[in-house]
Amino acid sequence: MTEPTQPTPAASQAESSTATQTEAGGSKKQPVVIICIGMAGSGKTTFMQRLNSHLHSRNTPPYILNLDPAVSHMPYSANIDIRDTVDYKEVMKQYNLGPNGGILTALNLFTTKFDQVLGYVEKRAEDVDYILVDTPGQIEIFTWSASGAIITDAIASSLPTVVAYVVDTPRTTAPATFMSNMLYACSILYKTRLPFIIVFNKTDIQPHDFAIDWMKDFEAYQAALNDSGRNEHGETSYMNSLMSSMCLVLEEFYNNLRAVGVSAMTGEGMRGFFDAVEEARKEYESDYKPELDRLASERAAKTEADKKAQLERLMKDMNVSDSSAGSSRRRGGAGGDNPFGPYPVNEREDRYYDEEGDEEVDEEEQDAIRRQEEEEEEAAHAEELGALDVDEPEIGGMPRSGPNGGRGAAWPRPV
Ligand SMILES: Nc1nc2c(ncn2[C@@H]2O[C@H](COP(=O)(O)OP(=O)(O)O)[C@@H](O)[C@H]2O)c(=O)[nH]1
Ligand SMILES: [Mg+2]
Repeated sequence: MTEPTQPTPAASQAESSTATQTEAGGSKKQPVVIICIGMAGSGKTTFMQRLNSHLHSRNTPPYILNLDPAVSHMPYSANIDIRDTVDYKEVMKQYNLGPNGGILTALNLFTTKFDQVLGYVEKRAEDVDYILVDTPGQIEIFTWSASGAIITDAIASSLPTVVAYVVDTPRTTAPATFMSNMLYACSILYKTRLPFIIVFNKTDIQPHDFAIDWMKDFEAYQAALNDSGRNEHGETSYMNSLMSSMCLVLEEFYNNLRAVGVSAMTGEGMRGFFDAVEEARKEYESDYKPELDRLASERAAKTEADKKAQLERLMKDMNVSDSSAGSSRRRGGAGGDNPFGPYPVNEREDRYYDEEGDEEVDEEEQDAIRRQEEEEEEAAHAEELGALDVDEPEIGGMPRSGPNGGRGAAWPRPV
C-alpha cells in the first residue's frame, strides 16, 4: 500500500493547526476522526467534500480516508483510498460475486491491511485537526460487517472519534420513514457506542425543523403520525401504534445525541456541525476513553494473571514451588531426595502410569496404593515369620510341607 500524495501545505498548517498546540496538561491535542455513515444517496460523499473545502478555507486541511470501493466520482482527493488497494470489480469477477458481495469482500480484504493504514494516519495525526472517513454507499455493508466494526474500533481506540450519521432530510418527512431512519441510527449508536451526531442533510431543499420537533416533542410526532397514517375510513393503522410506542422508546436515544441541519450542497450549517463535533470530542474524552482504558487495563491484568498462573504451574511441574512439596512426597517417597529428578525410584511400574501427564492422583487412588503396599509388605513379612519364628525340632527327618512347615500335620508326631 502506498501512502497517497495529496499535499497538505505544511506552512499553513503550522500557523493554523491547533493539533500541535499543547494543552494545559502538556499532552498534545489529537485530531478528531469524523466517520460519515448514512443510507445510500443521503449525501455522505458530498458532505465530505463540503467539510473538506470548509476546512481548507479555515487553513486546516483534513486527512481523508475513502473506504467506499465502488464510488465512481469523488469530488475530493483522498489521502488513503481503498480503490488504490482493491478493485471491487476484479473482486466480483474472481470470487463470482454480485456488486454488494464485491464491495463487502473488497472492504474485508482492505481491513486485513488496516494496521498499515492506521500507521499512516497516526504518523500524520500531529499535523492535522480533522481526519475524515467516507464509508460505502450501502450503509449495512459498513455497519453490520465484521470489517466495518474492526475499522471503527481500531480508529476509535487510537484517536478521538465521532460518528456523523447523514440523513436525507427531504426523504425523511414521512413519520414512518423518519422512525425507521432513527431506529437505524439508534442501532449504530449502540453498536459503536461512539459520540454521535445526526446530520440532517439537504436542508436547502427541506429544512430540518420538523425533525427536531419530532425528536424533542413526542406529541408533535404523534400528531404527524395521526395525520399521515389514517386510512380512507379515518382509522389509524397498526403501523401507527407501533410507531408511537417506538417513539417513546427512542426518547432515551434522542437525549444521547446531537442533531444538526446542513446542506452539503450550499455549505449551510457548517458552524453548527463543527460545534457539535467539539462537544462530541469532549464526550469521547469523558465517556468513551475511560471505558476504553478500563477495558485495556482489564485485558492487561488478565494477561498478567494468566502469565503468573502458567509460571506457577511450570514451577509446580518442576517441583520447585512450596505448593509442590506434598506432591514431591507422594512421588519421591523420601521428600524429594531422589537424585534422579522429580520422579521417584519406584519399583511399582503402574505408579509411573499414574503420574503420566502430571495428573493429580486422587486421595482414593493413593489410599488404594498404600493399602496394596501394606498388604504386600505384610504378606512378605508373614512369609518371613513363617520361616523363622518357630524353632522347629529335628524330628525323624520328617518332610516339611505347607506354609507352616507341616506343623499341623506332623508335629508333635504321634508315637
Ligand atoms: N440538494 C442537495 N443535494 C445533495 C446534497 N447533498 C448531496 N446531494 C445530492 O445527493 C446525491 C447523493 O449524494 P452522494 O454524496 O453521492 O451520496 P452518498 O451515496 O451518501 O455518498 C447527489 O446527487 C448529490 O448531488 C445537498 O445538501 N443538497
Ligand atoms: Mg458516497
